[in-house]
Amino acid sequence: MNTAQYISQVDRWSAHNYHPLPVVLERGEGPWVWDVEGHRLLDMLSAYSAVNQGHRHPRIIAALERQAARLTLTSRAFHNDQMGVFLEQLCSVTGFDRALPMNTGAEAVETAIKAARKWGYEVRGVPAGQAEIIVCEHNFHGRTTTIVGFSSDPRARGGFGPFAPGFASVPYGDSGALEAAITPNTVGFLVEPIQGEAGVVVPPPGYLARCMEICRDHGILLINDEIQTGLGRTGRLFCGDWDGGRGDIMIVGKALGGGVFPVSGILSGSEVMDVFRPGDHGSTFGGNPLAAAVGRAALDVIVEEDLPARSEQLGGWFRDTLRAAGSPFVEEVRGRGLMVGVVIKRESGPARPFCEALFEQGILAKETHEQVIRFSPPLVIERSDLEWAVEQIADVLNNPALARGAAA
Ligand code: IF1
Repeated sequence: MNTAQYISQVDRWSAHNYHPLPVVLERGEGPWVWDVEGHRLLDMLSAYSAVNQGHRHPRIIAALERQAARLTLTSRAFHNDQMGVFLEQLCSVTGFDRALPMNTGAEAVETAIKAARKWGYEVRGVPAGQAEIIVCEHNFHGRTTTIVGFSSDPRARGGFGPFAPGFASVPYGDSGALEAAITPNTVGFLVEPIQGEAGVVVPPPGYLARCMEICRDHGILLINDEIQTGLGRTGRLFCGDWDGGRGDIMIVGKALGGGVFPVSGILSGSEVMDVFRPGDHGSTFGGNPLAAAVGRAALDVIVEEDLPARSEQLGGWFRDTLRAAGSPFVEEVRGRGLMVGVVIKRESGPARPFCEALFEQGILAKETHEQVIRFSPPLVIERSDLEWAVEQIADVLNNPALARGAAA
């Protein structure tokens, strides 16, 4: 089958809930992927940071194969010999007391919401059914009905109500607005340390630190969603480290699965986690031995290959070089580490045609929210590959014919 045939097969048999670039991938290695026509492309999306370690990292695949040959799934009705060692490692790497494993990011966010509410009732004495959580405008935390209920994106919410009560929304980057929104029933503040889907929005310096202080002073939990920003992406192990804190509950996912499959979880102190008792919460696949073995290897690679430092160095160079290359279409280049957003001026049209032109040049990147091209290559990318990428990107951003050709 060719590209068009693969695409029409999916169109025929699936829901039409995405608008992907017209490329069908069949193989990957490190930062590179190959499509069914034999083209080699540089993956500068990395499955939205789930492939920080690169495609099919040998250590992660070896761990997967080793564990697949022993035991893959037990459910939590029985213990397995992999989960404890994984969670001990996760806690020691992150500095938290306790970890609760889940699978997808949205499940982990739901888990954090449940933990914060129950903590609010049992520890803080909030009246039953009254707990409130403060979230940020333009957040992205996943796709469950509760989570989209506090989204400000009409496409994410529209048609999916009624929604769960108990959430209040404040402008992102404004710690004063957070403080003003706190009530006696507030139990937590859920925040992304950089907003990804909103367009790689970096908050003002010190924002997260100030939010942590406010949460501490008011006795509420700071719930830090590091699903996309964590595990090296922004040039620190966790993005909160730029502001000196990881939060009271930290949510991890994406790269914790090493680009292999879903592994997520929440981390917290015991005073929060211990509100969960048998029967309160769970997941068939959460903490399964295959996930645990993959998660350990995924963490090993991030720590031992010092991917946060690579991300900081390469990301700084990448952003500086893109800015220096200039472009009549670009309003701003922003981000931290290798989490980068290139904002296209409104008058230059949407970002999508630029992504299509980049694809023609051998680079996979995805627009977010009309005006932003998002670049988040695997953190294992070689400097020479990134240099090649910058040449292609600078070409597209400086060549009206290429960009307009794509728009046509
Ligand atoms: C899709 C976006 C990125 C996340 C944060 C929780 C989740 C995500 C900060 C939920 C997931 C993914 C979802 C994916 C696209 C991608 C995305 F554009 F939608 F917003 F990365 F920016 N918290 N983000 O970024 O994790 O349940 O998906 O495992 O196609 O919806 P999940």
